Amino acid sequence: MTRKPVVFITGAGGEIGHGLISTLAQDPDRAIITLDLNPLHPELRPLVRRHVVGSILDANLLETLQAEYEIDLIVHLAALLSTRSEFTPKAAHRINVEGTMALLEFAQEQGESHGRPVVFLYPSSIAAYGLPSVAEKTTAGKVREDDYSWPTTMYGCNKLYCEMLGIYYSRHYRQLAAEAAHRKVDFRCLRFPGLISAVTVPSGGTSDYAPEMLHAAAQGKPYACFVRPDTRIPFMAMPDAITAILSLSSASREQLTRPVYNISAFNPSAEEIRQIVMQEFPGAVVDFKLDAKRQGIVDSWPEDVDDSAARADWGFRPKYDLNRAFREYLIPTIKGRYAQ
Ligand code: AKB
Repeated sequence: MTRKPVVFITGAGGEIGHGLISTLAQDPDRAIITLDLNPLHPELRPLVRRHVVGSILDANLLETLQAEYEIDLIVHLAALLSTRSEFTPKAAHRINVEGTMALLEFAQEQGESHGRPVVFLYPSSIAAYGLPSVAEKTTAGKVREDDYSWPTTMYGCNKLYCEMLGIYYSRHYRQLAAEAAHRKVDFRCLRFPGLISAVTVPSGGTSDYAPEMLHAAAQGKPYACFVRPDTRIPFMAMPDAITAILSLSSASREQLTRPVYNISAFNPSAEEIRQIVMQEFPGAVVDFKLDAKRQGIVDSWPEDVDDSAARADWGFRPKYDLNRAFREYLIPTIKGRYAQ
């Protein structure tokens, strides 16, 4: 019996999931099943065939989904982000690493069952990098995928190791077995910069000072930015992140020269972000109150990344630069959100 393949999104209730479901649902031929610890937002629920409230660590739950669905694309968004992971490193390892391992095994079993590779889209992060000093961060400029792989956070270590796990499943899985078992998982990875969404409020990230500042100003709330004004890391507007996920997922295997891709759109300083926010919300109260420990994390992340491989291999082209991101997406959407 051939079943219609579906897309499986874990951590679907989070920031990326919100935009991904809305975009994917525009294609009536793409049935979506979702998993999250929490119920889906009411406006998203009608867009998916089934939403499961549960944990990626629940083996029985994954076994049930294994039996009920034929899955050809997994977008594995479930994760604890960098700041939260520093407060609960053991929980972060369990969710970020053991959870990803469980999903890779799930994908392997799916691929063995229906005979076609399962595209496994894994969101890694600039947290997988570790620049040794602010001086080197400044001179390093656009960092390439294979440079500075020395993360200093549990989240960054988790992300880098899971990249290696995904490549193992894709290329070397049970390589000593009598019969080749690899290539059932088609692992594809995006190293996301800081993401800024107008629709969802960030939770637990160390790059969240940018969206937090904007959402606070839009609500007329004061905001104390926890990094220095000169702090600079790469960012991207959420719609471009969603487009990148769908573009890389649908690229033909032959286009791809590497399993892990940098992507970015703009890299403003915290002060440059504050300037734009103050222009749009003149009465906003935004100042700087350094959190030296969180600053140390952001200082280990690159000022910018080289995304030439993504642009060459599968046509990555962000629609929103800094000004367009704020003027055409973030400000209008956020004003509408808080006007309701
Ligand atoms: C975080 O700040 O932890 C995330 C990230 C940069 O991956 N937004």
